[in-house]
Amino acid sequence: MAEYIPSTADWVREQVELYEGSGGSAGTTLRDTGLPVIIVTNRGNKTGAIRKTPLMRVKDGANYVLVGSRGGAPTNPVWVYNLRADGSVEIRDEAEVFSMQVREVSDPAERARVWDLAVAAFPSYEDYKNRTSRTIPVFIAEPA
Ligand code: F42
Repeated sequence: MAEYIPSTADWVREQVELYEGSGGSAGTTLRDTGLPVIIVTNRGNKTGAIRKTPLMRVKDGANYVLVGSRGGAPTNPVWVYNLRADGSVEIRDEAEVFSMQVREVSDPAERARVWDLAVAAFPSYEDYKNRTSRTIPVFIAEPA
């Protein structure tokens, strides 16, 4: 069994510990925004380690939209490369854990549709998009 290596960002590691440690009854929002967060368990594409990545919850029916915003930083969050290498993930949404298959969104019409869902769930995504010349990667997770 691969080992879990926590995020190097303390606030992220702590959120994962609270979220999972409480079985999804605490630590389920982005700080004091009240906006819901999911935990995406993914496989490190270099280490093979288990990685756990909190992301804003963006629902699209039974699917989730995963946005590689990283606050509008000039470079992608590296979990993007994990998902590109292995699309089999688990998504924890509060008390529920789902096995999901992830695919990257490339079709412009689909991207526009799910981007609107993302911004409706978390308006800051639009600010992040305007902060960087990078095209923010967007993935759809569908029930496996
Ligand atoms: N990030 C987003 O991009 N979008 C969101 O909507 C979002 C919401 C959110 C809500 C709550 C919260 O606590 C955090 C949130 N974040 C959101 C932050 C998110 O959880 C990630 O921390 C952030 O996106 C950065 O992702 P990252 O994968 O770049 O993480 C860094 C800090 C990290 O952990 N790096 C590790 C390290 O050791 O430096 C390596 C991690 C890794 O996956 N390594 C791979 C491996 O093989 O193990 C290799 C990856 C490669 O190819 O280099």
